[in-house]
Amino acid sequence: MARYIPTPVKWVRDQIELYEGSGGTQGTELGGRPVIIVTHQGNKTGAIRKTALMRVEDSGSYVLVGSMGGAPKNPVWVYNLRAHADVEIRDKTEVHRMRVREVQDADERARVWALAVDAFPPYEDYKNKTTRTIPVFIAESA
Ligand code: F42
Repeated sequence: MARYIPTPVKWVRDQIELYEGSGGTQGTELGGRPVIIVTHQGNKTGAIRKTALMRVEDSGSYVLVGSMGGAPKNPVWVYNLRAHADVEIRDKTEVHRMRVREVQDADERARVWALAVDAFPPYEDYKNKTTRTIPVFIAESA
């Protein structure tokens, strides 16, 4: 089995450890809003990677937003998901096996972006902060 390599970013690593270590009963929010943990595979190392993201629900699916605070570059996990679509999503105490697809269609993007901003309003500020198009994925039941 592939080994797990935790993220080098301490505050995110701490949140993931608390979230997973508590079985999804602690560390499940950021700024009072719910967070999910996405377990995926590194596209270069093949290692298991874990990323905390805001919880944006879309009728049983999840919308994953590669905002990274409006930074100029995409977060690295975006390249992992483009290479390996099979993920596991922990939403508090529930764990789901899912497949992701990147949203390409403009109408679908507008629809799920509205859901994302509703769930986490700072996404709109992050969009305005960067010239890149923020990657958006939908994770659906595998
Ligand atoms: N980030 C978001 O983009 N959107 C969110 O909604 C969001 C919410 C959120 C909530 C709570 C929280 O604690 C963090 C939150 N974050 C959110 C931050 C998010 O968890 C990530 O930290 C952030 O998006 C940056 O992702 P990243 O994948 O760029 O992470 C970097 C710091 C990282 O872990 N880098 C690793 C490293 O070792 O430098 C590399 C990890 C990796 O996947 N490597 C690949 C491999 O093969 O293993 C190679 C990938 C390649 O192509 O180079």
